[in-house]
Amino acid sequence: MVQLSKLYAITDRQLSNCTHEEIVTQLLAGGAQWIQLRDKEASAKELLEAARACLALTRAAGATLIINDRVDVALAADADGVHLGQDDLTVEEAREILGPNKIIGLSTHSLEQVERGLETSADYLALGPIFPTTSKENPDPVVGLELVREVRARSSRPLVAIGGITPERAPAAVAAGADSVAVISALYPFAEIRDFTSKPDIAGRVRAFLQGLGAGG
Ligand code: TZP
Ligand code: MG
Repeated sequence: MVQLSKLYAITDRQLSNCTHEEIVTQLLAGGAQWIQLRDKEASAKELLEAARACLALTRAAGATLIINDRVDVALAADADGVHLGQDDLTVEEAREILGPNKIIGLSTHSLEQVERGLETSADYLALGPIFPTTSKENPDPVVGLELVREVRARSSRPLVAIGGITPERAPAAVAAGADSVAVISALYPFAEIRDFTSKPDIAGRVRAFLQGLGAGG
């Protein structure tokens, strides 16, 4: 079974005003061990270049790098795995392409989607949004911590809570049964005040999460 870290940090170029490489450098400096490369705007070529550069960093640090959406990019870059949404290739299609040793994660937004996800070979399920989020276009309805508890009671599949997670809220998500919390905006402190003129202290935010979670990575 895949060993998730308590913090699953997701890159965001727009919210951070940084390149993916700069973000990953800071995430690793703060102690993040699981990172997802997410960029809905990038071309395949741009994403592949970013993936290769970021993988050099994560491998040197012994960290895991997962590519959002793009199975082709994950394969070409030899990334550690891919994270799929409900509208991407299915888990089994991605498994056929990537093979048994790569990590495949699946986003779910309801109990029904979780149940279908549990029938696949997904290495972990992400569930959310747990709290309101502004980082996703057309987010599904908030599912709350109650659904985390329900899913945990039904399955031991590694579970990631996502959506509106802050350092203050993260411990409650873990207490409800999540193995990990996935985070975008709370890692990029200037996002809230929309000050895009300076570089955020991403490493400091990672440390705040890890401290709250009592985790080393
Ligand atoms: N899937 C469900 S909520 C979400 C995704 C990608 C966005 C999470 O971003 P944030 O800023 O941590 O709420
Ligand atoms: Mg997707």
